[in-house]
Amino acid sequence: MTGNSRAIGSGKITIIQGDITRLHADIIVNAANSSLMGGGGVDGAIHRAGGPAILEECRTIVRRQGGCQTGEAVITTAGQLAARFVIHTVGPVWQGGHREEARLLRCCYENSLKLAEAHEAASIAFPNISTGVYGYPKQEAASIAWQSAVDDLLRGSEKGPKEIIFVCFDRDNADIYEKLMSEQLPS
Ligand code: AR6
Repeated sequence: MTGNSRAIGSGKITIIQGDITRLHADIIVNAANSSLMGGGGVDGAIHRAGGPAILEECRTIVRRQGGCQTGEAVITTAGQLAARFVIHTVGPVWQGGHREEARLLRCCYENSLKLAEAHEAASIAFPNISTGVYGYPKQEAASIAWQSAVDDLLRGSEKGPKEIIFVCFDRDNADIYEKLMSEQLPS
């Protein structure tokens, strides 16, 4: 899969259209639910492609801490995927915009980036969290995702990821991210 990249701060942002389970990155992020027991959409695809080892580790996390709250993130093996780890984060369900959805979505990106830094990952790939079943408006969600990546790379931490990849599955999200890139980081 080829993507479109732009340098920023200490690294780069890449946009790719396709299936995140086929991506080669140190870390792949999953848009999970708080049970961590799998589901549909990208969650289902990651568990199917990664195999049972991922669910096994999710079960251990659930026993230890009882799932994962909205906005939080946990890390597991990537099983058979071509990644070192999967980070599972739980996006907010869109409820009209007055239930702290924006803050919680930003937390998903920030907490995932913090975990990636703690594991010294060079690259991390995000799906468009909350924009499927959870109904978050795509344009608003993309602005939050984009700004979180820009802020992280401008902060330029030594051990943080150098490449942040946005994997867009549907055409609408791909168009939105391409437009953001050409407007915010013209080549
Ligand atoms: N690769 C990349 N992106 C994908 C893929 C894929 N293989 N498949 C879907 N997407 P969703 P949410 C995109 O619904 O809205 C699950 O059941 C999709 O086009 O997967 O955060 C969980 O268990 C969309 O843009 O996640 C939760 O219960 C984006 O991934 C719930 O859905 C997110 O869509 C979470 O809902």
